[in-house]
Amino acid sequence: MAARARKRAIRLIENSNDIFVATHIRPDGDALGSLLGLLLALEKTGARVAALCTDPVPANYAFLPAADRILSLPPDWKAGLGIVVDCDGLGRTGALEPALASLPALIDLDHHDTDRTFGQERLVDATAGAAAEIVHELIRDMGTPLDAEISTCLYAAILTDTGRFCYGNTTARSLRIAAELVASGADPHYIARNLSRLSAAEDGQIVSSVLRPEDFECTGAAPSETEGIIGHLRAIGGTRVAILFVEPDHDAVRVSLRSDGSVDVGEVALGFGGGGHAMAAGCTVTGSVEVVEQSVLDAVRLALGRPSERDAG
Ligand SMILES: [Mn+2]
Repeated sequence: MAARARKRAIRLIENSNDIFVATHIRPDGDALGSLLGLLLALEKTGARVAALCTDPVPANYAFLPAADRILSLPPDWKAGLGIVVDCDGLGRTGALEPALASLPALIDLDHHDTDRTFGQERLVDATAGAAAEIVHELIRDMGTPLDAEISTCLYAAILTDTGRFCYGNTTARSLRIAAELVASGADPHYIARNLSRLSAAEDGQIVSSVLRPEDFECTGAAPSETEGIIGHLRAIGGTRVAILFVEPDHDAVRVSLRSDGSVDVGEVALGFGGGGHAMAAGCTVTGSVEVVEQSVLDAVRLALGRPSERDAG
């Protein structure tokens, strides 16, 4: 079944000289790795390809080959085919939806367990640990040889969606594909190092990291065992404010803040209903970690410009 759908999808690809590949808003590693792996592989066949994503590439994925070529809006040329990756529903492409919906043909390439499929051809497989596993099988059947760049994109995608081969969606197939990608030039150490959870903002003055529910499931650690982590973030040279976002379940985010004394993080925490001192503070905020992260970072950015009025400690 899947092989036949792939054959039909490949026929669509072979008949299209101009192709859009697109992925979802707030892209993650699988979205970006699948998108870029496909972009590079399709270009090898001689097609003109644009990679589209409404939202910018998060800094920790900027190392992915061709990440700087992703467009937030469709280019000024017309495509005959669109391939939408890692999206459970075309609406997940955000502002790109109308442009994609108006293309002559669409391929839905996804691994979400959903009935919101779309397009002429569906390469949807809920048993795949990452959309990139389906991309890999498509490229293989197209007869396009993998290179180090394509392999890096797909390996990074599988690594992030399987929680570094740790989550329950990791299968023998995930590992087999990963092994092939390493054999084709993906460097596991380089990719893992680049995919660290650490993010820096304001030239490294703000350093933050996130712990998600899957991390606790995967490691068996309790959210109460994360106390020491913020100190390591704070110890990174040049850091004025360290922030750790802990999402013990999907309802609320625990935010820990530490400062070098030049910024009053107690004031920041107070603004979110929490409290503490100028140098150590915390708060619990309801909402998704992406939204909470953004609003806390905004508040810290504002605080960076204000001198700390309270005594440190
Ligand atoms: Mn995915």
